[in-house]
Amino acid sequence: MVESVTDDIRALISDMFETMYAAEGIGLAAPQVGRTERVTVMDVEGAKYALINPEIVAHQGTVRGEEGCLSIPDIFGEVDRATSVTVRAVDENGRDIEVEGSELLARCLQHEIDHLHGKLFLDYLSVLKRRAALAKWDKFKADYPGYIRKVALERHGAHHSEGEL
Ligand code: K1U
Ligand code: ZN
Repeated sequence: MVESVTDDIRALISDMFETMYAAEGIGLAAPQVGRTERVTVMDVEGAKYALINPEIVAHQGTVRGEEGCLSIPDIFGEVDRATSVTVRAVDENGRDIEVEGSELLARCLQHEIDHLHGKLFLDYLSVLKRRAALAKWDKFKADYPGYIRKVALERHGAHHSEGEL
């Protein structure tokens, strides 16, 4: 749990947005960048969210949809998720907020909150499908030495640097 929203947390959020955009994702959770704080960022259809200590407090329905993950690039699987969710969290200013999401936002919220619990979409696949996905990943992961995916970050105009994901 994040006990208080400090400048360090705000800097983490800012870095996470930068990494998420560089990796062309719509969400990112702190464990994906090697941090243990319960923090996630999302940008779904132009709506930006930075959520601290998010918890799903209500959910409705079930819908199957394809998912990928920035931490296991090029691997996809069909996952059943709640159609809509209500999430309670704390924002960057330390205020309690509630986010209601359906469709892609609901899927993204569930995927990111799962990351904060150490869970990946692979965990929802059948044994056969998970084995197939992991076999595929076995071939791809040579492209990511040390399981680290580097993305190009653009800072201060012309200056380029690398982020690790
Ligand atoms: O946490 C992550 O790995 C990011 C991941 C989150 C995600 C959200 C919803 C469905 C699946 C996965 C992604 O950003 S996947 C890549 C993506 O940009 C995307 C996914 C679905 C629709 C549109 C874009
Ligand atoms: Zn993911």
